[in-house]
Formats: sequence, structure tokens, C-alpha cells
Amino acid sequence: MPLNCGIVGLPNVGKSTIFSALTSAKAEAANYPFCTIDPNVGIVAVPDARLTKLSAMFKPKKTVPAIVEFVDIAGLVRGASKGEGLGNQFLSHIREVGMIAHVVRCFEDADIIHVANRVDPADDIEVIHTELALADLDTVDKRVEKLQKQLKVQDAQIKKETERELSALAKIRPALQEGRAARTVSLEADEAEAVKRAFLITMKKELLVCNTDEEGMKAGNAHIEAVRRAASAIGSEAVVICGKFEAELGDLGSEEERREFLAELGLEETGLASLIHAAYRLLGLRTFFTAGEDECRAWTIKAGDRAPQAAGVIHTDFEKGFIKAEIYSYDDLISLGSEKAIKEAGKLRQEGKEYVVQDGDVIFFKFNV
Ligand SMILES: Nc1nc2c(ncn2[C@@H]2O[C@H](COP(=O)(O)OP(=O)(O)OP(=O)(O)O)[C@@H](O)[C@H]2O)c(=O)[nH]1
Ligand SMILES: [Mg+2]
Repeated sequence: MPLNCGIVGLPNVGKSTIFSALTSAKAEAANYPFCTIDPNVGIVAVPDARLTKLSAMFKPKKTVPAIVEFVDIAGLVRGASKGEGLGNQFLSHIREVGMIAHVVRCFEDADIIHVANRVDPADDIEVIHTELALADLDTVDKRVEKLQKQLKVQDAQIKKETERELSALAKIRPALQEGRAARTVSLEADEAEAVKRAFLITMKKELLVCNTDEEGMKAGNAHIEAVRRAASAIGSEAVVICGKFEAELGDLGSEEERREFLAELGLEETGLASLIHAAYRLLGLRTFFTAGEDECRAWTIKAGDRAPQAAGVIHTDFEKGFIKAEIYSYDDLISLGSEKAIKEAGKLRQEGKEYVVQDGDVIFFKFNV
């Protein structure tokens, strides 16, 4: 399962513009609130200079980056959870995603309509947070009702699970009523596990994305600062992107031209790259590689995953039949120059089931089928 990320925010803040820039898919972007009705799903390669280097070294037939899926979701307005605007249509689209990228308008432009007629990031963020919390409150109430009915008919084991979930929901409900996210509520480990079944939106991690202009990219502005404060208040981070600029960048032909264009703004990576990298940080994701003459490939795991779980990302049979992993680090490969030199230097390690895979490991799995 790749990381997938839902793009939410008020109408007309530039979600589809950023989505198109990210995916180069043609999501409709128009100066028209609610132009996105069906969710658009786009697959984006995770930019990773290490994979490029591995590929240059192994000259494989195929190079396959890790991917992130982005889902462009229609704008939410105040009252969405009560059916305003496109109402609850957004719910089904957002429930499925692993993470939320919340786009906030941080550019001034009198030609682009703001739903509240003024650019005020703190207030905009609050509107979205309230709507998401209210949508979850609705889910919680429906879920509690259903679970209570089930309690009467279930066997002991399922009953225990149901009780755990109910106890989690009881703790979460008051927070949602105050407009706070479910993730801010402290739960026992077994409650946290049980409540996953409720698919609450505000349980997901949320990255704030400032959509600003070129001036804001260079020098920052008060809007961006406001978003940063809001991000730190929810224990997250804010990424600064210029949607319009990124879209133009995507239209540029060569890598060279793109780099020059970025350098003019004093940037090393595109907004796309910084967004994806921030998402990896927020979710505690790590990358390992498989490298050979057939294929060089980047894979995504969670921090703390052990070798068999990493093998399972490639194929479930690899996890079931896991024997051991032969591992060296990307950094060693670069400093020593070849796999042969790695072996000679004794840097190729044999690791077993307990090994915690590190970011940048290059792995060859041995398994039974
Ligand atoms: N000036 C300026 N305009 C922008 C920027 N980003 C987007 N826009 C414009 O804002 C308008 C709305 O952009 P969209 O990307 O369609 O907005 P959206 O958030 O997807 O809107 P909905 O799908 O209706 O919720 C378009 O006319 C864009 O060209 C920006 O960084 N600066
Ligand atoms: Mg849109």
C-alpha cells in the first residue's frame, strides 16, 4: 500500500492547482468554487536522489521509485458537515486516505474569489478543523449506536473489542464537540487499536500546506507565519508551495531548466518534493532499496519495521518464507564504489528476523516459497 494523501481545504484555495502540479494529471483548475466534484487520484513518484545514483551504478532494465497517491478532494465550506456546499460528499473520499494535506490560501489576489472574501489563514484553518471534527462527531454517534446494538448479540471476544472501541469513542466525543481532533485525545493502547475501525478523519495526521505567491516563497509573509503557528499547535509542520509556480515548472521540458528556475527562487527542491518529504517525516516513513541488473527500486516502510515486514512490502510470500536478509548501506556503496568493494570490506551483513531496517539500506532477501 503506497502512502496516500488527501488534499483538503476551503474552496478555491488552489488544491486542484497543486494537485495538477504534483501529478501533472489534468485535474480541472478553474476560478470557480466547487469545480472539483469527483475526487481525482494521481500517482506521484517520490523524488529520491539515491535511487537515481543506484540506477546510474547498476544500469538496470527498470528503475522504480516509491510512489505516493494524491487525492484531490472538493472544497469544504463552513457548515459542510451539515450539508452546506457539497456537504458530506467529501467524507467518503477522505476516509480512505492515510494522511491529510490541508491547503491554506496564503496569497493575495483580488481576482481569485475567497469564500469569506478575505485571506485569513488562522480562521480558514479553524473552519476546516471544525468541519472535520463535526463530521467525525456524526460518525461517532452513528457508530456508538451500532456498537451498542451489537453488544447484545456478540460472543465474549468480540464483545471485549466492542467495549474497547466504545470506551475510546466516549473519550473522543467531548474533544470533537469542542472542535478538537480525535488524535489529540490520549487513549490506552488497546483503545487506540480498537478505534481504528471507526475510520475517524481527525485521527489522521495532517500536514498544512501554504499556497503562496513567488514573493511569499522568497521572503515569507504574515499568512505563512500564521499557518506555521497553527501547524505547531497541532504538532505538525507547514510546507510552503507556490501552486501556480509549480504548475509552470511542471510544464518546463528539461530537468536542467527546472533546476535553474528553482535556483532563481533560492530553492533546492520543488514544492512537490518538500511536501512528500514532510509527509514521510510526519508519518515516520523510511525508504529501503533493492538493487540489481534487472531492477533498482525504492520501497516504503515504517520506522521500526523489521526485516520480514520490509520483505512483506515486496511480496507477502517474502514475509511468510523469510530466511534472512543480506544488507549493506547506500552510504557504504557510495563511499566504496561497488558491491564487490562492499563485500571485500566486510560491509555486507547477514541479518535475521529481528533486524530493524534502516533508511537507505540496500537489501537482498533470502526466502522459502
Ligand atoms: N494568484 C494565485 N492564484 C492561484 C494560486 N493557486 C491557485 N490560484 C488560482 O485560484 C483559482 C482556484 O484554484 P483551484 O486549484 O481550482 O482551487 P481549488 O482549491 O481546487 O478549488 P475547489 O476545487 O473549488 O475547492 C484558479 O483560478 C487558480 O489559477 C496562486 O498561488 N496564486
Ligand atoms: Mg479543486
